[in-house]
Formats: sequence, structure tokens, C-alpha cells
Amino acid sequence: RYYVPQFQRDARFKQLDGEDVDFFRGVVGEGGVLTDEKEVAPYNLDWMGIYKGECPLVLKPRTVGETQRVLKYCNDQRIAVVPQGGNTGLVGGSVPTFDEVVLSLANLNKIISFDESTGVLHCQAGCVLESLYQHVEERGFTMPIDLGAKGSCHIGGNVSTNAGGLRYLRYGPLSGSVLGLEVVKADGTRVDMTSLLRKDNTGYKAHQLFIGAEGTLGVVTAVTMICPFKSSSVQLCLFQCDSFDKVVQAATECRRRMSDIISAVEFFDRSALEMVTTHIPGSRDPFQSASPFYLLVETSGQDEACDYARVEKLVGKLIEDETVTDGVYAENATQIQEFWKLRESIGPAMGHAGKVYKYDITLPLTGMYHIVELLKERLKGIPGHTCVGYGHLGDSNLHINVLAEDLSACQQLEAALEPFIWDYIKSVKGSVSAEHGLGVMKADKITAANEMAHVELMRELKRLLDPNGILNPYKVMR
Ligand code: FAD
Ligand code: 2HG
Ligand code: ZN
Repeated sequence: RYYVPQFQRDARFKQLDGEDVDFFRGVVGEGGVLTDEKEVAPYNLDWMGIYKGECPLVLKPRTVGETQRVLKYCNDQRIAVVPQGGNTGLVGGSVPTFDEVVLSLANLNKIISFDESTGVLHCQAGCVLESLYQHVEERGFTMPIDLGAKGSCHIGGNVSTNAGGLRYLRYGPLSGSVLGLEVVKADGTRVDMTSLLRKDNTGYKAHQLFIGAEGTLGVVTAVTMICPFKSSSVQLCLFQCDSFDKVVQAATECRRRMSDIISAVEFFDRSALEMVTTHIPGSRDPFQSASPFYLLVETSGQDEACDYARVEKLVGKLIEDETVTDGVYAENATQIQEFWKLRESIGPAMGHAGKVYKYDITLPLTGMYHIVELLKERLKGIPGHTCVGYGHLGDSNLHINVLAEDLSACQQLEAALEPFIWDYIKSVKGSVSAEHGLGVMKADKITAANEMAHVELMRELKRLLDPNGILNPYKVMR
């Protein structure tokens, strides 16, 4: 059931001994050192229950100073470290591969400041995304990033994965909203690159290097970022379409006609919806009849009456010209939540049902779903599996999840899925990682995905910032 690395533990890394543990206790206190097997276990297992490390020790510093001392010691002693946020990552990057020490940022969870005129937020890396939402929404703003894991993931983890999510279409990549970072380097040096300024062209944007670095270049301890104003009018529609081409047509029409207020364009197929309604309590299909495809379109503006009228007119047009076969409109906040739950629960629903093979890819939008059809055909005859397609249509980001209810089918499934999927992505010039990163799962893909000189530059940066390679080894590049 668990992932088995096809490479050896790096023998340069020290195995922990009692003296190391004593040192760490001296730095982070008794409460900041977890050694009890039961307490340590959740930090060793990823959200999918596939990647399982054997770390004997979790460290939870309370201050940046403690984080610095821990890292300096680990660097001097050649102790490998995995920085961990909310442990919701989906590529095995947030847990040890062997016995690396977990450095949890959970205790660095203070909001340092929020400027109510500019929307600039300054907070520590361990703040849970949902708590930041609450903080800024109470002040008339919102976060430029939203994802199903918001109740657990940390802003430091979001930054370290350059997470995409449901608002990418509206607010762009997280890297565009981040103004600066505070980072602790592998040798324990603190580099304060936080900036409260929206415009600041004074030298290299070094903080950008750490965005999406998945904990391999430094430990993010604080973030400054810009938050947009909260919209007072949110409209949400769920459509049914009888083909994927119609999904794309409807989505394009919505984007064209409502480009100033559109905030999300997501899709899922029938199998994905059925997984949710079967496994997630309280979820229900709002339509009378089934359909092969569903399209979720959200607008966020400031004028309720005007936005409603525009959406209503567009829905009428899409139904009239048969781009969509049916559409339902969320009438109130509860229904908005219900519809969003259908989309956000697809990953969790799959997880409830068995072992899941996840692919997070970018493909050309036209014909994006073709690979799912090819896979469904290819996997036919393998017992106990379900293949679903869904994702961030507005960003051409497809999620393919293949569920193995019956573990005995895994070998057959694996042989049918790979390298087929990777070859397909290459043939259409897509990306093997749209938003989840490379982690340990796709660390061997970096060379094929990038030009040689680009990979060499990345290796040089890694050597410069982490010469002993202690930060999240085996991840991103192998
Ligand atoms: P973790 O999982 O703890 O870590 C992720 C990576 O970042 C690891 O490599 C870790 O070493 C590194 N890291 C964490 N914190 C730090 C730090 N402070 N300094 C340095 N490195 C650090 N992702 C998307 O992009 N879009 C989605 O829509 C989306 N939806 C999701 C829905 C669900 C239900 C789940 C379970 C996951 C989803 N994800 C999504 C994946 C995941 O939530 C994101 O990658 C998220 O940004 C990870 O944050 P985290 O705090 O949990 O980080
Ligand atoms: C989403 O968009 C997430 O729901 C998770 O990125 C995707 O679980 C997945 O495969
Ligand atoms: Zn996603």
C-alpha cells in the first residue's frame, strides 16, 4: 500500500542519537520535541496515506530564533530535515522518505499585521489558511488563494508549493500576491526579505526563489502578501453539458461576457460527482437527471442586482442555444457552500474509497478531457477501479484520479497508467505538475520537463543555498 523508494537513503546523513535529542530539547523545550511513536506517526504519513516516513523525532520551534538554532545544528551535524506545514501536500513532499527529522512550523502561527487601507498582510508561516481568511474577511478583504485543504494547510506550505487552487483564474499565481518572505537558510541564517510595499524594485527578487521550492532551498518563517477586497456579490451556477466540447464552449462564453467579475471556472465529470454523492455525507446531486459533465462558474463583484441580471441573462442564453443542457443557480449562502462542496470534496471522496493514483497536469484546453477517455478505455477490464476527471478548467489544469478499491488490482493499474500518461503529456507539450509540485512522487521528472541548462541552474542554486543537501532531500530533483 505504501510508496517504496527505488533509491537508497543518502549515507552522508547522520542517524540521530541521544545527544542530538538533548540538544534539541535545550533549544525548543520539552514540549517542542516529539519522540513518542504515536505522537510522531501523523507527521510521518502524508494526507493520501501513501508516503510514509520513519522519522523518530518531530521538532516544533516557537520562534524564528529557535528555528535558526535547530537548522544550524542540523547543518553542522548533517541531519536531514523535512519542513512541514499542514501536511496536506499531494506529492509526498511534506513527509520524510527515510528518517529525516520533521521540522513543523505549526507553532509559528501569529498574524503580525494587517493594513486595512492597502490589504497588506504580514503573518508567520504556520498560520492556517482558513484562519487568515477569517482575519482579513472581518476587515473587508479576502485571501487571493482558496483550496479544499484550507482548514489544515499553512500559508508557509501554500507559498512553498506555490499552490494554485480555485482562485487562480481571478488572482493569478500566489507568487504574484507575495510581496516578500522571511526565510531561514539551511545554515541557520535568517534572511528577512519581507516587504510591506506593493512596488519595490531594489535588486533581485530573491524571495521568489523560495516560492514553489517545496522546502528544498530554505524554511519560510513569515510571509507578506497583498489581499484583494472582498466581493459583496457572489453568484454561483452549476451547469450540465453533454460533451466536453460544450463545457469548454460554455466556459469561454462565461469568461468572455463576464471577464470583469468571473472568479472561478471548474469542471467535473459524472464519475467524480457520483464519488462525492456516494462517500460524502450531506452531499446531493441538485439535478433531476444525470449528465456526463458539470461546469461550475462563479462571479464575484460588488453590485448584487447588476451581477445577478448578467448571470441570469447568460444562463438563459446558454440554455437556449443548447451549449448547456441544464443549469442551477445557488440561491443563498448555504447553496453556494453546497455546490462548492460537490467540487471540493472530489479528492477527499476518492480518498475515502481506497488507494488513489493522482495526476495533476496542464494540457491544451481544447480536447483536454481526451486523455481521461483514453484511460477509461485502457483500464477497462481491470477490476475494482474508478477513473475520474475534474479540475480548474479556467487554468487548463486537469486532475485525473484513479481509484483502486481492490488493492490486488494495483499492479495492473500502475502498468496501464505509466508511462502512458507521461508520454501523452509530452506529446501534447503539457506539464506533469500544474499546481501540486514535484515532491518525491515526480522528482525524477524534472530533467525531462526542463531544458538541461535550466536544470543545471536549479542544481547550482540548491548547492549555493544548501551545500550539504540537508533540506528536504530526495524531493523536487533526483
Ligand atoms: P505541506 O503539505 O506540509 O508541505 C508541502 C511542501 O511544502 C513540502 O515539500 C514541505 O516540505 C514544504 N513546506 C511546508 N511548509 C514549509 C515552510 N514553512 N517552509 C519551507 N517549506 C515548507 N494544491 C493546490 O495547488 N491546489 C488545490 O486546489 C489543492 N487542493 C487540495 C485539496 C485537498 C483536499 C488537499 C488535501 C490538498 C490540496 N492541495 C491543493 C495540495 C496542498 O493542500 C497544497 O499543496 C498546500 O499548499 C500545502 O500546504 P501545507 O501547509 O499542507 O504544506
Ligand atoms: C483539487 O483541485 C485539488 O481539488 C486536489 O488540487 C486534486 O486530489 C486531487 O487530485
Ligand atoms: Zn487542484
